[in-house]
Amino acid sequence: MTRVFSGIKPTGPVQLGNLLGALRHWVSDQDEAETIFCVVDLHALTVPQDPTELRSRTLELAQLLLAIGIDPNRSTLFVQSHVPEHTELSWILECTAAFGELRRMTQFKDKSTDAEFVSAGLFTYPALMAADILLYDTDRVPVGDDQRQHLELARDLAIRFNHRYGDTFVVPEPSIPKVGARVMDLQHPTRKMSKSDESPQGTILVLEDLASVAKKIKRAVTDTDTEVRFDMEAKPGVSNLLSILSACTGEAPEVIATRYSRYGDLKADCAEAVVETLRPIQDRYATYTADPTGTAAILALGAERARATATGVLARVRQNLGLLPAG
Ligand code: AQP
Repeated sequence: MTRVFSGIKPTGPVQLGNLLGALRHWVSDQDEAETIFCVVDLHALTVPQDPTELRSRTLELAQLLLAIGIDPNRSTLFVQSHVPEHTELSWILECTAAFGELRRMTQFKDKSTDAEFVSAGLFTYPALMAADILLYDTDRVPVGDDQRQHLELARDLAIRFNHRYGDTFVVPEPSIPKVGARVMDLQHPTRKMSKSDESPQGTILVLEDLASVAKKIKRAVTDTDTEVRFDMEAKPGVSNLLSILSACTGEAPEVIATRYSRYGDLKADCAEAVVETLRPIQDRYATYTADPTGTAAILALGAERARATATGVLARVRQNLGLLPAG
């Protein structure tokens, strides 16, 4: 059976892009693959975090994943720092990656430009992400478009390691959706929506008040033209709304565009589709937050299951690398 792995950082409240670009596909992947999902809390440390907030965000993110439809009976759901094999493999992959290839990562450039403090971890983060994936003999990784370059690096590292030390890692394939892979900020439609960006009017949160969601979509930046057409280059604001509506309804954005002659009607339908996508998630979320002990038990079992696989893969890595066995 195909094995699917993916993760999400507890760096802020989950936004619509996370949902449409990745999390919804995690849910549907459960029907056809062996699925492993992780709250990657160590990745959050690449930028400064408040300890109390990090702890509660990690738990709440796990609860949101359950509310979205991750089923602990079908998926392994765990917290990255509960499985220490991730950091050991990360070091080994940092030693497999070239400095120059990490320096080419565009996300590092974006996040380090103008930052007050740039951690070394922000630079080496793609090696940790590669470790997360390779530790589970992963075949397929469902992610949004912004992770494409990191996925390519994970593949390159697996191939390089296998070439140097013999067959060790499964080389993973990215799985990037046709629509919703890059949901853009509603106020700045040429930059992607992000959970840690300061753009409250441009970002839709999955747990946001639904009236506020509708209001933000109705106030989304479009253009001075009036034609509803899907063209990301020439009409980024309108195309973003078409993409969001498309991701919610399953209909191609180009086809949706033919039905509208006014931006206001497109915005109204887009708002309604998003609200109806979020409503059942918000309803279910309340039931999980009411039971933090139950969530902790799910995560403990998930970590135990994840570790059973991770230790086996890491033993293979250590053996092939020539590390002396202990004892
Ligand atoms: N705007 C987006 N459109 C589509 N997919 C997106 N993803 C993120 N933003 C969009 C996908 O969501 C998954 C989880 O993301 P992550 O938490 O691992 O980190 P990220 O990609 O850096 O997401 P954010 O929201 O932008 O977080 P911050 O602000 O902390 O950096 C990934 O599969 C990602 O592709």
